Amino acid sequence: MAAEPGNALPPMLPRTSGQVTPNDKPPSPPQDTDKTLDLQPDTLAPGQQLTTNQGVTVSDDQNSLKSHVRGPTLLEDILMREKITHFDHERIPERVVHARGTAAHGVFQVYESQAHLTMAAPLQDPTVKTPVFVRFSTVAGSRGSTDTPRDVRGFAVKFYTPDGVWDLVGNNMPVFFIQDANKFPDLIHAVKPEPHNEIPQAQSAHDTFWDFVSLTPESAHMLMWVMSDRALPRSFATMEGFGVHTFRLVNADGVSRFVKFHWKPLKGVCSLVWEEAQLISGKDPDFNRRDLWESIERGDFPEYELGLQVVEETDEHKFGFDLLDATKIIPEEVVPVVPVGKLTLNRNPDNFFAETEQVAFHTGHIIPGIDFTNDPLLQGRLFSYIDTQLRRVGPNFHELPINRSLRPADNNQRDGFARMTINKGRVSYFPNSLGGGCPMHSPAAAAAFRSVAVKEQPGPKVRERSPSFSDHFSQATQFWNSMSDWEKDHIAAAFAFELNQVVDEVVRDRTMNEILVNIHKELAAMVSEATGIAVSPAGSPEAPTPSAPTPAGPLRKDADKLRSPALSMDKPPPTIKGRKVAVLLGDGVDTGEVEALLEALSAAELVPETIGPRAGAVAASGGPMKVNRAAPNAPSVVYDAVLVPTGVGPALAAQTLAQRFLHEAWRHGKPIAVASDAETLLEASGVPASSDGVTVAEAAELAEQLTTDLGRHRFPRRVSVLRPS
Ligand code: HDE
Repeated sequence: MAAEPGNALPPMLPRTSGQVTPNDKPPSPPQDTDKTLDLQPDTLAPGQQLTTNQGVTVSDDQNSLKSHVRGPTLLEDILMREKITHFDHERIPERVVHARGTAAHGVFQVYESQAHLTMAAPLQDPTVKTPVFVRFSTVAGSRGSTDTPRDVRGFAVKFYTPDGVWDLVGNNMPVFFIQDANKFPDLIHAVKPEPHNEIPQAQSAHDTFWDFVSLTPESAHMLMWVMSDRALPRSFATMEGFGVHTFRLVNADGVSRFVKFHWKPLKGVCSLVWEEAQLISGKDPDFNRRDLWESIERGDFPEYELGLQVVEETDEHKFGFDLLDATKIIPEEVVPVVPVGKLTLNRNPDNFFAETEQVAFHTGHIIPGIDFTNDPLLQGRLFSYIDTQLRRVGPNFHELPINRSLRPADNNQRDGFARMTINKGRVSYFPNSLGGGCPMHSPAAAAAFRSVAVKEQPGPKVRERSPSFSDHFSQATQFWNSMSDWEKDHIAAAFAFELNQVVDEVVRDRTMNEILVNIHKELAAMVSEATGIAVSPAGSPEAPTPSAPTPAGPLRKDADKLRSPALSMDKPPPTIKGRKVAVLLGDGVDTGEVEALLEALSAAELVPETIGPRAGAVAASGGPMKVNRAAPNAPSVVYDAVLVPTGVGPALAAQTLAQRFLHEAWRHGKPIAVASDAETLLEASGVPASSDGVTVAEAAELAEQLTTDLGRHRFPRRVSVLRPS
């Protein structure tokens, strides 16, 4: 007998991942790491029948239960109440910093065993792929802010190893603003929107930030990084990552060495320019996250080499700065960065909230083979991260699928909100005999965590900064000295932009005369010209920052000789794979020519996008030709290069939108290649046809020339950012 509608038994809820229903997105390429398999039982694909959270089949989810058809809603409407109550509780507190982020799954594979240096599981066996989850973030903006502010980027890596979870919670800059964790709340209060009016969002260009940093000379080196184009990465795949602090590697013999961790992107380090980044913020605030998502979906996986700078314990004091000071780098020319393995991001998360939002990093999540140093910034982080996860995600955050260790956790910790494990038995203490002494300690196990037996110096307890931390300017000077002319131009322009936003004269003056002049006179002069802040002759090299509560020590006389060429971004990227090319189309284009161009661009591993005057198609010679985007929705700032084929230039020359597109691409230093009949378009757009990286040629040559020019990434000398035109 056929079952009555509504009485049929619901099908089993599918609890297998990878089940694709017709309206699902195409799946990311399957990557069955141990972690992917571990996540599968928790990954739900949509079922066929709607149920309540208690598994009761729902007959109508569109109308609430009322006393009569036009009557009041009844309190007994359990369906509506459950749905709305859950909705009311959907948000968790956003991260107090690094609130805006995006993430991807991947794998890490070591090139050769590093067992001589460390027991760390991912660094042992070149045949093993360790699953990872990596979250990239900005720092100051809130969760809904933009991807491209001038800001530091977080680069947090969670390794799921057989010995437990290891989090390497780094940034895309190798130093930090402050030396002691105790100052972190002050720094963040200063950079976040001002508390009286919650303005400005995701920006350091305001009085409170510059008030704080101008009184905090230890931030000078970090300011150089943040004012450079490193603060504007073109994509997460083209930025470096750094562990920042000096950590320790410990091998099986218990020998410990200092280490700095680096992530080197295999696509090279490439950035946006500031005006472009600002425009992107309005046109596509998801610019970096979209790029990461799309590149993984098309199989263009971001890759980074893990590099180690290793220092023997006996060499600790040979550098002229303190390895415990997180405002210092070890120049790569002094201690080379040795590549030891590769990180590949190859799978997008299935669910943003469950994975990217709930992932909980902690600098204290380390495994045997890694250990800490006394860096006072790191020491404070060891407290802060666990504290913040307890507040943000709850005491059982480690049980959530994305945070869960592959090695099942087993101890006597119990209960708390939303406990998921069902611990059997009556024993939850140690020592015990009723539970057979389990879970037991494993003093002899090779993979048991032991802290390195570091010899601490005896001395009185103090609340002081070590004098070895007092050189606040030499490495800021070194950064300036290592830049090319255009990079200096961009840095000075960034300082000028920020200080032109600062209203308070005392703050402006202090930044100039206690910070910038001590970094470099050339920088101070450039910023002075662009801001009108006078450089005063008064400063003293012996007491360079009199206003600061922890002032800088005397200026190093040889600072101007310091250089580290590795710091400059003025290098061609090793590959241009994945760069986006705008191909401007219009009615009348030649079908064969456009098809050939698109094929040539794709063959060069570029991502061409055709743009027409409207969504849909243009009338090409061979009939309607579909376009990817409509011109009003496709700003030039989201592309790396522009190509104009034959037949569209003359019509576009009369259109403001097209002129602006070309002009912006030119201002932002992008390669431009146009067919010979588009010279009038260049002229109308104010683009000198003779500029470096601008090509006017026959159609057959356009794609090749554009590809060659993209090899330079940008032509940054085209426009002086200090003297905007
Ligand atoms: Fe963080 N930081 N931080 N930080 N940090 C957080 O933890 C903190 C610092 C970094 O994608 C918070 O889960 C203190 C340096 C990243 O989820 C919080 C100090 C570096 C992320 C916190 C620092 C970082 C965070 C906020 C000074 C580079 C995002 C939410 C001692 C090496 C991780 C959270 C993610 C997040 C505290 C300084 C990197 C509050 C106290 C230096 C990449 O715990």
